[in-house]
Amino acid sequence: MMRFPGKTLVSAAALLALSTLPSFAADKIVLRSSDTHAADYPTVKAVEYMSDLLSQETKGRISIKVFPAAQLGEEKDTIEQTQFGVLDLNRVSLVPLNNIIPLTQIPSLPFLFSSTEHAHKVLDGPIGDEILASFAEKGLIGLAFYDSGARSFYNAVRPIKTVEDMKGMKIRVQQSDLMVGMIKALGANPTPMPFGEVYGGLQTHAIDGAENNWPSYYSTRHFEVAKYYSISEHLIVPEALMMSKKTWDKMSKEDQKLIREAAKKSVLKMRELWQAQEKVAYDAVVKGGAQINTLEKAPFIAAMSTVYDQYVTNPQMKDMVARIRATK
Ligand code: GTR
Repeated sequence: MMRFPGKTLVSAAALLALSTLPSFAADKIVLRSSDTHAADYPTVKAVEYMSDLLSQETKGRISIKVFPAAQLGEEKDTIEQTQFGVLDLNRVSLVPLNNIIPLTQIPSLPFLFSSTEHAHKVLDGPIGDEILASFAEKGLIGLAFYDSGARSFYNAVRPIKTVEDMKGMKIRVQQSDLMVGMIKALGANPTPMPFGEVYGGLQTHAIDGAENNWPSYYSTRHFEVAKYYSISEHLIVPEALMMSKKTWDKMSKEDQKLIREAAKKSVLKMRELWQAQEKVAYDAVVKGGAQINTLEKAPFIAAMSTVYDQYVTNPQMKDMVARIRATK
């Protein structure tokens, strides 16, 4: 997969996007959306499905153009672009929003959700809405959560079976203080790094490992350079689909409603695509030589629990964690 981590290229692409800002005066609105994943990844397909729905509803008046493969930059940069209104829509993991929007840290806590079903129950309900609503303070409109399976550790050195096996390992994390804390809690060395740099980092041994779900482990071909995948499933953290508040405020109430509805409908499409892709990815990495092991989770749960004290800092957050645990 081609990526463009270089700053110059990224800003050139962003400038290009700027020069083609959607014209709200004209009768057609083409919203620009970013995704770090390649064109065939479920998240990209789901936003394209949303575009089809919008286009059908409005007889072609509103649609979305997705720029995949980090063409417009890595997640941290595109989040800023979305806040500034350079980008209209953005699909990112919830994790790179952690340092900007405090409530996004809650679903990013290790071992909080017991299963995908548990996560769906919480995120489809009032707690999910509360988290999405909190995006608005930061110039973003939270539209929906997408599935992202469970993240587990993988590395190029050895299978991880115990917490001790993590000691001293350099593990890449997404750009979030919470993730840094999580890896430190295991006695490993966290290295925050953009997604597109991980393959090179593993190849050159700048890092020993990373953590992600099956489809990302596969699509990035990280399994080629970090073959030990240890099923820790420490994070069931969703993806977020959001809109720039600047774009949102320019739209009519009716169009805003159409956008919200199409986004919600795309969630179901995403779930279908995701389930299929998890299986495809798993089979492909096994075939590609990944060495997979399961581990006993209890010691990891215990070691990582310290991040709750460190990052769940105010009464609203504490209350939300309690409500999530009480959701059955
Ligand atoms: C993937 C996620 C991406 C990106 C990536 C990462 O699972 O879908 O949006 O956040 O992880 O680790 O950077």
